[in-house]
This record gives sequence, C-alpha cells and structure tokens, in this order.
Amino acid sequence: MKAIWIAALCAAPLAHAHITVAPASAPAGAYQTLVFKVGHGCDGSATTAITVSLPEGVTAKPMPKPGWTLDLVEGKLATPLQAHGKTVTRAVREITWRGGPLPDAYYDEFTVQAKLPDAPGRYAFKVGQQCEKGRVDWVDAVPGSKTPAPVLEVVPAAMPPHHH
Ligand SMILES: [Cu+2]
Repeated sequence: MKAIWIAALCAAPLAHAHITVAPASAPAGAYQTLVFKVGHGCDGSATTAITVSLPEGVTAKPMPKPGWTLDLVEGKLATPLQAHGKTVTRAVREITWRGGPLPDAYYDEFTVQAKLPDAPGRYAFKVGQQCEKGRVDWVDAVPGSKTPAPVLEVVPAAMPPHHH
C-alpha cells in the first residue's frame, strides 16, 4: 500500500507540482526547517493566502515574508508536549500568510521552523490556498487525489532525541 502511494507521488508531473513540503523526510524529534512550495494558483487565479495546519505532535514557528502578514491560531494539544522543562498544553495549530497576490505564473515558498514529533510516521499538513477567485484545499490523504495534502515522512532519529 505504501509503495503504491510513493509510486503515485513520483509519477506526478513536476510542472503540476501542487503544494508540496520540503524536505520530504526528516528525523524524529528534530528542529526542522520546512518549506511549503506553491507552484500555481487556483485554476489560473493569483494566490492571496496560504493556511498551513500543523498535524498532531508538530509545533512550528513561521518565518515572516515581505509582502505577507501572519495570522496564528492557537489550540489545545491532544497530547501535551515537553519543551524546555515545561509542559505545553496549547500551541499554534494554524499558520496563515496573507498578501501577495502571487500570480499563477510565479512560484513562491512559505517557511516554518518545526519541532518534529518523537514518533516516526507520515504526517500530513493540510493546506488551504485562497485565491482572488476561488480556493483549493490540499487536504486529501488518498493516493491519486487531485488535491493531496503535503506529507512529511518522520523517520527514526539516528541517535536518541536530544531533549533540552
Ligand atoms: Cu498542482
């Protein structure tokens, strides 16, 4: 099942790359820069906002972007996290950049610094793309979807996670 999903991803033409996250995989427990790549607008219409939802177990801080304002939505964590010796029960769950507009003909990147969970697995980042006309929700986890959510593969850390 997993092999089929990966094959489907690799077969997707680069010119129609949807919204993706880079890197595609990263070590569990790491502080990792994640870049969300926006390759086109909504059926030709310019992008005016990008909202990234953080999957359970992932916390992140956005990198500000000239020409875009930031809006953060906090929420309660289903499983509290430990950070700097404190228990964290609430954290940012949704990050929105508003601005542009980013024309369909152009490409741009939206960056966060994420703290990845200790549990390896596939983590889907649901992304809402608002355009001057219409919107696209990149939220699907099923192979072959026209609107797949960007997925990060969290792999076992080479060394035990460093807590501080
Ligand atoms: Cu696409």
